[in-house]
Order: sequence, then structure tokens, then C-alpha cells
Amino acid sequence: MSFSAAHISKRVFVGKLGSNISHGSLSSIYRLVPQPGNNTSITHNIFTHSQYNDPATRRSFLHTETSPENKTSSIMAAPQPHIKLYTDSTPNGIKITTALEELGLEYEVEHVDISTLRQKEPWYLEINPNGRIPAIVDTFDDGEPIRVFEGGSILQYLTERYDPEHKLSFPKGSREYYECNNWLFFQHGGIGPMQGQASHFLKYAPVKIEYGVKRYVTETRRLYSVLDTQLSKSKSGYLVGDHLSIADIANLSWVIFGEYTDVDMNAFPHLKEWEARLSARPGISKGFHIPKVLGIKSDDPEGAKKYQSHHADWVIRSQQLEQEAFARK
Ligand SMILES: N[C@@H](CCC(=O)N[C@@H](CS)C(=O)NCC(=O)O)C(=O)O
Repeated sequence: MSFSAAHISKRVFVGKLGSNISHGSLSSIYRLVPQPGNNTSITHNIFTHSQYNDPATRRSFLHTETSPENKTSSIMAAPQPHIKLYTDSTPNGIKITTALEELGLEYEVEHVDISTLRQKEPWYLEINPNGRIPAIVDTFDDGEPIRVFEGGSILQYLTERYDPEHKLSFPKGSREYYECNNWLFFQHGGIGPMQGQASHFLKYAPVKIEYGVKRYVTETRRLYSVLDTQLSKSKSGYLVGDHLSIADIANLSWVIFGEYTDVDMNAFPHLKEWEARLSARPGISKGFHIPKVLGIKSDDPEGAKKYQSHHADWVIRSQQLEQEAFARK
């Protein structure tokens, strides 16, 4: 049985959309339909959550006949990615857009503007109970939606499912696979939270607390020196192995905010060169500006100021809201 793009047809259910359509995720079913002359067409149907979860609607599609041959011999194929990304233009957000762009995967973007606290709304908490971006919803092997949240978990999900050529990953069980995990978790447990706090005390806290600023900015610089040393020993110019990987992508998404958090990048020449080289890649530079343009570089002081004032306000409101909700529990 052969497959050809010419035979892929797409049907989208648009009738009777649930009220959650603007943020509801979609599910896909791919059905292979043998055609006369040894060709096969793929019918791709997209459902809203509510339609997919309605057994009658789902059943009626599965039994729809698109060709006479279909009567006897339709087969289910493995689902293809149908990724919906919920994100904003922040370090954790661009980690995923840059990875998706480098992998060359198709995805739909839902801009969750965190300054409006959309990330705390009940529909979004169904996707990420922690009320943070990024998160994705995809169609899983069983045809049902699957949610994935936490940047590192998303990066591992994307590469484990959709990177068989190891563009951004390494074969499972190899030395590089585990080394890649080391740097991924280094970002998740180190650079992310520490630099996040550095930004908070430096840029957003309503009172200036020198101790907090010093503690987190110094720790961020120390973590950058760990990356710099790793790169100084790397023959390939990447954190792991001989090519770009999710280890680089995860850390880069924070390192580009280095100057914003008072890190003098001249102190870290290997990291600075790595940052410039990786940032110039078409996939990465495109991903930096999805869903909107980032203006945080030192050569754009106005952009950095705008970024700071945009984020200062909601950070405090968000903190208050979450703490009040927690206190009511
Ligand atoms: N550990 C999470 C952190 C996610 C996170 O903190 N995201 C920030 C944006 S960079 C956010 O959504 N903030 C919104 C809020 O605090 O309400 C990850 O790596 O994905």
C-alpha cells in the first residue's frame, strides 16, 4: 500500500462548536482509505474536544463512507502531530517555539498573554494545573488528546515522539542521551528558577531588597560559568555531543535574557559566542519571536524597558491572586 501527499484530504468539523472552541484543543483521526489502482488516500478529520468526546459524533465519522472501497477495508493509521501550543514570549515560552521551529513541526499557537492572567482561568488549569506557560495539547496514539506541561517535559515529549532522526536529541540509552538530560535538568532546577528569581528581585519586586538581588544574580552568574566551562571543553560547540540539542535550546532561552538580569556576558566568552551562533539559526531566531517580538537585548534598551514594565505589573497581581486562592483552601 503506498501513500502520497496528493491523496491526503482534510475534513474539518465546524458545525456545532462548543463554547470552548477558542481555547479548546483539537483531536485528529487519520484514516487510510485504499483507492483503486493501489493508491491510498488519507482522510484527516479534526474535532473539537466536545465533538471528539461525544461517542455518537466520533462513531458517525468512523463509519462515514468516502469511497466504495471504504465499505470493506478502512484501517486506522498512527496519529500525526496535531500540536496546539499555549505560550507567551518569555524564556520558558521560547524554549518550545525554538524547538518546534528547529524540528520543523507544524503547530498551532494560542497566545496566552500572561499579563492578563489568562493562565489562571479554569479552562487553562485543565491543561496546566500549575497555571504557567508553556503547555501543549497533542493527539496521542489512542486518538485522544494528551496534555504536556513543564518546558523540559514538553521538550522530551517532542523529541521522543517526533525526532526519529535525532535532530535535537540522541538515541535513547546512549551516553549523549543521559548527558543531554543532565543539562536539561540543570536548566530546569538551576538556571530557570535562579534567574527567574534574579529577574524578580532586580526588575519586578515592589521593594528593593539588596540581599535578594545579590543572592540570585550572583547565583545566575555562577551557573553561567558552569555552562561556559562546559562549552570551553566542547569540541563541537554544543553542550552535548556533536550537534544542537534540547539541552542547548533549554539553556539558550534563559541565556539570551542574561544582560537583562545584570549578567555581563563578556565574562563568559564561550557562552557569548554560543549564544550568538545559536541565535542566528533561522529556526531559533524565528522561534524567539513567537507569539510576539522579544525586545530584551542590550542593544535594544527601549525594548528591555518595555519588557520590564509589561511584566512588573502582572507579576505582583498574579502572586497576590495565587496566594489569596491558596489561603482560602
Ligand atoms: N517550570 C516551568 C516554569 C514555567 C513558568 O514559570 N512560566 C512563566 C513564564 S516564563 C509563567 O507562566 N508565569 C505566569 C505566572 O507566574 O502566572 C517550566 O519550565 O515550564
